[in-house]
Amino acid sequence: MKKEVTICLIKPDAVQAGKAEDIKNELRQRGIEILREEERQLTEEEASMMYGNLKDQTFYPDLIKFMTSGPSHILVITKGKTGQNIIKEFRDLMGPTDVEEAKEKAPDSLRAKYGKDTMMNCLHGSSSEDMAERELAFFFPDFAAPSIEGKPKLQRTL
Ligand code: DAT
Repeated sequence: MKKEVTICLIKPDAVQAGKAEDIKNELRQRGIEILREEERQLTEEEASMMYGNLKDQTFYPDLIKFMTSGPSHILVITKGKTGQNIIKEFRDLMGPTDVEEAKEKAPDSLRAKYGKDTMMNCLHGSSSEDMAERELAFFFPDFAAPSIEGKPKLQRTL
């Protein structure tokens, strides 16, 4: 069985503001493990893969422009032996999309601490198991998810 992993993307606003290491330390302090990481500027294709569901929104062109405006840090993260519901845990840790709402309702969340506004909200986290699989395959096509059991047990033959 595969361990649950998710994609955490530190957006260009936070990288530009020099907050990437602080954010990674916040993850480590909570026992979250960073399995892979890469710093690079997203292409338009990658940004539209992430946000294709929002393409009818008025802010979409600005969102793509922002996401491709400078380097991001793309991380594969997990927790413990099984992944421990990391997709939801990380979404909760990020907090609400709107930074003002995050400050009000989830002051300890990472968006409350490191985000600027609704668009420049410092982090992206995969929204579901399907999206985590898709984003993982897209950003890290050679990534082999670790298994929960570790090494396969020897089969006993009668
Ligand atoms: P989340 O990133 O919390 O999963 P989402 O999927 O609704 O939220 O939106 C994706 C990103 O699009 C979000 O992180 C920032 C941008 N965005 C969403 N709503 C916006 C708005 N009203 N104005 C500007 N940008 C927005």
